[in-house]
Amino acid sequence: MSPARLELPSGFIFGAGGSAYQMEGAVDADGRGVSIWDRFAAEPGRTRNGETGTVACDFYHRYPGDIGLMKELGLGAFRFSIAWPRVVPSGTGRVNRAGLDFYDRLVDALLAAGIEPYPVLYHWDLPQPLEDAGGWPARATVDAFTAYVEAVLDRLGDRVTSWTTCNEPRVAAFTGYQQGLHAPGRTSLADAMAAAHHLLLAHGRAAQVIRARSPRARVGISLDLTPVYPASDGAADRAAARRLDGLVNRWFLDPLWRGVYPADILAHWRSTPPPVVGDDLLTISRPIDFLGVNMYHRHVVRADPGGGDPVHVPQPAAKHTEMGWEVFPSGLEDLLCRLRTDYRPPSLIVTENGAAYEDVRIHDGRVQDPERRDYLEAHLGSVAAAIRAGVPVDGYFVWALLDNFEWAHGYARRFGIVFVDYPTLERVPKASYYWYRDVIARSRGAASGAG
Ligand code: IFM
Repeated sequence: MSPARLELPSGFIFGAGGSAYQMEGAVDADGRGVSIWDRFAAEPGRTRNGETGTVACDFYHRYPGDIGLMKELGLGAFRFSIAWPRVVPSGTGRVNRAGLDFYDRLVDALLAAGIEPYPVLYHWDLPQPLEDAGGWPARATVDAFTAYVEAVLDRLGDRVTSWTTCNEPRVAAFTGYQQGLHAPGRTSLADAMAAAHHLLLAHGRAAQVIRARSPRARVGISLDLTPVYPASDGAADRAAARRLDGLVNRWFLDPLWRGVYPADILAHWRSTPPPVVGDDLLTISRPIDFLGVNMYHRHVVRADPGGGDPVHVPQPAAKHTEMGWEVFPSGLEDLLCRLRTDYRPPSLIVTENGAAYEDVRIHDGRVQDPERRDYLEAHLGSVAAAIRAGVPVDGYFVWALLDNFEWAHGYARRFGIVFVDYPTLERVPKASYYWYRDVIARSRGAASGAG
């Protein structure tokens, strides 16, 4: 498919992103407090080779050069997260002006470059003192988050016009509190259920703060949504797919858009219900302006004859990324169309999509990454198809601008369209970066009648 055929509407937002702990480094700079990821990554065996985000891409100091790369790319928007421990180092109480100064400079530099800032208020770096006091399973963490959001809005609310409250609450809750593979490394379903509910409530409270302090700003949340397909047309496999869809997708979509948890999954998890109090679900389901969709792959499942959990069916003939995730671009179109049909959000934005491959620099220093380019092109094509089908998709953010710290995988998974040479921190735009630059330029040219 040639870039010209992507045919995205004028005004479509071409973005890229990253998150605080994954790219900033500078963990001791300017009064930043300790987060659960600092603590977790420092524990033996938690991450590949004990790698941590202590230096990461050093975006904290190198952001001016990185904004230069964004400008050259023609990027319309940059998605980054704000580190709560930089702003409120102890989780509650004193606000750290120097921490906010960094985001103030970053927002101004993006705006000066003509790039819209898309900050995310929570991308998994809970201040450690709050984890020590109970973490996300404790309701008080929601109050602490609300106070942190007020401090951020008071500082940046005059310039930021698009806010994402929370990134992937499912991963934060279940990978962090049930599977123990992410910080804080707990392994309790009850904790994960409480954490998930409180993250949704934190979203609702943050949205209220944003509405009150910055009434013209757009508010959304980013969910990791994975389309689920049955391995066959049989009733049992279709029921298994419905079950997994409930566990990973509807558990978050239904409270946000319908104000209820899905009844079939509530029944499944009846011994560990979410700790709903009073009008929590009203707070969670207040209207928002966009739903952020983070999509990377799909699930194919069949029923377990013994009545257990849905069984994943591998697709050995398909292509897979270095994460082991199947490349299934039409799943993005299916997902976007399904979201429109089932939930009718006013706007959808693909806030994350991308692929990890084992990139190497060739003899002349360039990085050729044809698989990533193909992946991005096919998924962007899927977005264009969904738009043609009438789905209101307003933007697409590549994950990620820079190679960065991929959580428990450390630096072994490269998602960037810009290669980071970790020993020197040199940035090398990959072939996919130049491809994306051309897509953006052609789209703009077409919109202005030049293409
Ligand atoms: O790197 C992560 C990101 O932090 C959240 N979404 C998925 C990405 C790739 O695993």
